Amino acid sequence: MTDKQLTAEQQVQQFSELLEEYNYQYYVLDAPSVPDAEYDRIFKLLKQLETEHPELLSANSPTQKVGGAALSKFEQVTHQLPMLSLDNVFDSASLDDFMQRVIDKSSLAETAFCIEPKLDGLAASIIYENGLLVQAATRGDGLTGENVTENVKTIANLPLKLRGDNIPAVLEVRGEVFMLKEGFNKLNAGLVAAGEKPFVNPRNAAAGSLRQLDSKVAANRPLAFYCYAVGVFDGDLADSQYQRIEQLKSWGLPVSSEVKRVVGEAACHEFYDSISEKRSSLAYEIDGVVYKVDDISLQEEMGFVSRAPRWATAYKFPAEEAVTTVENVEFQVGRTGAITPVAKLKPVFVGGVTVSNATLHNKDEIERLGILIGDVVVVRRAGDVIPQVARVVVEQRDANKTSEIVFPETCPVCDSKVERIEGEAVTRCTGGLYCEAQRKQAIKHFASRKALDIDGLGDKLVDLLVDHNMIKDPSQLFSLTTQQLSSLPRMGETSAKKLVNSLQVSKKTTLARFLYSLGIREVGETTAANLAKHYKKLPAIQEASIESLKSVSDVGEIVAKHLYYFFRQDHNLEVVNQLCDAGIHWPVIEEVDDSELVLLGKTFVITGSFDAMSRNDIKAALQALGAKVSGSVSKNTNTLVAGSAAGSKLAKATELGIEILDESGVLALLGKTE
Ligand code: I6G
Repeated sequence: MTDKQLTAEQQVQQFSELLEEYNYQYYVLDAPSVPDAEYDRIFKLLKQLETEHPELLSANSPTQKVGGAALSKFEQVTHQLPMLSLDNVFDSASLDDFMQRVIDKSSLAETAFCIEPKLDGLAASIIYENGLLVQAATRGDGLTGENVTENVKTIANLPLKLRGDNIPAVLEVRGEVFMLKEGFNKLNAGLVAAGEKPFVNPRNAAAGSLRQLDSKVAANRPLAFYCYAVGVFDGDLADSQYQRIEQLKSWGLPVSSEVKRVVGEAACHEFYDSISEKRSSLAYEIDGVVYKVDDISLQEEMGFVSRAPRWATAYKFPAEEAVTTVENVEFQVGRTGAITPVAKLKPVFVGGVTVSNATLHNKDEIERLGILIGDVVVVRRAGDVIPQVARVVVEQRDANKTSEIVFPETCPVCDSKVERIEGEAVTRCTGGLYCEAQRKQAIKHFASRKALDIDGLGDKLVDLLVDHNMIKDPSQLFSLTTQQLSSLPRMGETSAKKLVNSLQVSKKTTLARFLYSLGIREVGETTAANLAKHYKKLPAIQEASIESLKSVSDVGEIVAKHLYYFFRQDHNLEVVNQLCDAGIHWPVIEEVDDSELVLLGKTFVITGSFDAMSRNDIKAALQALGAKVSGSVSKNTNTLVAGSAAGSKLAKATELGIEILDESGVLALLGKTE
């Protein structure tokens, strides 16, 4: 190495560190220490050096926020921990109920909450390994998202490299990608000036930008990111949600400056009121306030219900409303035969989008609203929820222009009898798979991403296949030929071949997906997964009694009955058999001998570093023996596995008198010693 190169290398390092520090002061501390011109000067110097000495250019250099080569599609990423959703409350009494549930669980009236404004963007997971940004993914369906690393790397306020001490070896941060209001307005002005269509709102603009295949386009979009949680991590983190957010900030990660830790119900309400007042002056759009239990051990104790944590809730701001006219009412038939009245509205702009349909839910709702065709109504839209008719403006009713809504006596699609079971609000078509609407919905559900995931079989194609009488149930999909498919309008031979191939590929699935694909009422992905895990074999589920089904996690009386009666109907059994005969198969789920689960019912916490095995491997090995592995020490912890440099967790475990195992102890427990 020559002297000159050494100097250049030192300079690259010096300039990079300076820019990283300036970025941190500007984006994280919100306290810039140098004028923009000085930042630009150093940036230019670094860029020049990197051009002259390409061997000194690192992928994490502050100059590398410009995007790279365009992709042809996004790869799928499986989240190591599912990205859950949040429960919502819409009034202060429901927030009180949430807080009371927390207080009941903690037995502490003075329970602390970590609270923050809820940004109106889209959730993303970003993984740092040894302090470097290595992967970013969208939330997707919570289990699998899209790999948007190249785009996320261009987000100005997000570091490519973390700073500070005690950074976990692996750190997944979760948060919201959003667009500042100012950046959104400028972007739209530019699009309009260029004769292009502007975005409807900052959220859509952020989503559209994050999903650009060309990261150079994304780099020119004013995206920003705020962290709100930690996903997987390998290292020590604080035992408080608020302190974790502070830790993220200390490592250079951007977090909202509005995050607070408060104690007591009154303070929680005050925060909501003050954020509501501030809302219009904030630089970004928000749609509510998120409340989280601050104590991580209490979070772990409270756990999850279905796909949302019990220890957090979002108190959403009141929905936005607008006035319009009901031009007609149509009746849609869903997958399970439910007939839903839908108000066709004179298009109106509300909550950031143009709305022309609103659900009227069912007959009772029509009566409750007292709504007529031709009425002037108030339409409400809250977040992403389907627009609703909030009320009729009766004072503006014109008797000459209104008419009664007549609920159909037979199915509007197949003319079968409709029935309404006592105690249920829903009216259903009794046609089953004879009803074209139900048939189409059932096949669409069967082919959908979380079910058999049949690539190339979209909703329009299913409509065509049913309209052309080519299929009547999902099992018939598998005997379609390339020739038959290419006879359909707008279907070339290449697409037909591709579809036949993806039908073939989709036959290899899992028992959970297969169960979900059958579209049994109330059986979502989680329930299907629990059933598969519990029974392991399809015949065992088909033959299970209602009582037995009720013993499965997530399955109550109603779901058990839906399952039981589904498998007692000949036409359903026939479809299931035909699907299996068509070659749908899944791997055998291994029987686990309970006597091998020697750590069942025991909770472990792992801290510090280890020589012989990584923390993740120790965790997996303990879990394989039935143990639960938690992230923080509490009175429910049975054993702390402490490697070298164990910190606060070791102190807390000692204080609580919890069993402590060192590296050799845990290796012996796992049978890994010679
Ligand atoms: O703090 C949060 C803000 C927004 C969240 C969150 C969120 O969803 C849009 N979602 C989860 C699951 C959690 N915190 C834990």
